[in-house]
Amino acid sequence: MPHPPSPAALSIVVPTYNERDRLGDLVEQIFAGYHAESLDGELVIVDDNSPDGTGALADELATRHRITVLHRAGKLGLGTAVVEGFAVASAPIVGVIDADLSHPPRMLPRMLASMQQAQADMVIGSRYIPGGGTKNWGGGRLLMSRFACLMARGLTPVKDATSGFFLIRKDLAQGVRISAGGFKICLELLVRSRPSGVVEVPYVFVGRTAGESKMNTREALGYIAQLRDLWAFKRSQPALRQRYTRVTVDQLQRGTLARS
Ligand SMILES: Nc1nc2c(ncn2[C@@H]2O[C@H](COP(=O)(O)OP(=O)(O)OP(=O)(O)O)[C@@H](O)[C@H]2O)c(=O)[nH]1
Ligand SMILES: [Mg+2]
Repeated sequence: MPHPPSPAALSIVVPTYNERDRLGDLVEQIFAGYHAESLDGELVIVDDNSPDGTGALADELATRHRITVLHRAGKLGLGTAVVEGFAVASAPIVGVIDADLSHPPRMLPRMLASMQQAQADMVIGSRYIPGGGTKNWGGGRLLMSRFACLMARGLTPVKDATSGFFLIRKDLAQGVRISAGGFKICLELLVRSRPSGVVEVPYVFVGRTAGESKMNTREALGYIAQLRDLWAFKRSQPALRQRYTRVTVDQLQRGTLARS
């Protein structure tokens, strides 16, 4: 694949496993958003040899857009897919979005602008601040997600610390060794990369199924172990003075924000 000469301004990683039906739409929406804002953005698609042929579709999309495709041998998990995607990203700011259109692709340029205006190191798309929400989720799933975020209180001021939709400075993300499984990678980065400023922006998560939580006992125990390790890490570090900025829907749409 020919390499573009200059680094991109934003690199978004899309981890995929059996996303053939949605990936084309996602890619078109992301690049439409980039073009509308004259943003020189790229995508990194990390496919784990999806049985439905997502990898071949990604290769085809890469002939038309600024996309790098990583093919891995089998389903190796979301956390490592994100880390490998960050490693090949060319931009100084990297991010993650789900392939199934649960996260609004057109919001990416505004997230970047919010991060830049606040001079922050990280911006998190949030379901749990005013203006954010979830659609198509059963009560059990919402409860589990909210509880997981509640358990992260004290580690970070971010209300949706388990978000799968965020941007971060690439150098900070790469300086961090993500712990086993990297179960909740956003939380891992919020704590271990010690961002001096974080921004939280609201969005509505659209679930693809009305299903219950996929959190099983193994994942729940993994999350508890992750929280324990992160508390130990936090205690071992000097206190961090961190700026936290919460953006309203109105500020996001107008492209302005006030510090809080
Ligand atoms: N490369 C890779 N991608 C994965 C893996 N597991 C999940 N993904 C992708 O990660 C993103 C989030 O996974 P989802 O399955 O949508 O997780 P979810 O949103 O919690 O659950 P759903 O309700 O099923 O949508 C999607 O883009 C998936 O295709 C994996 O093992 N490897
Ligand atoms: Mg999903």
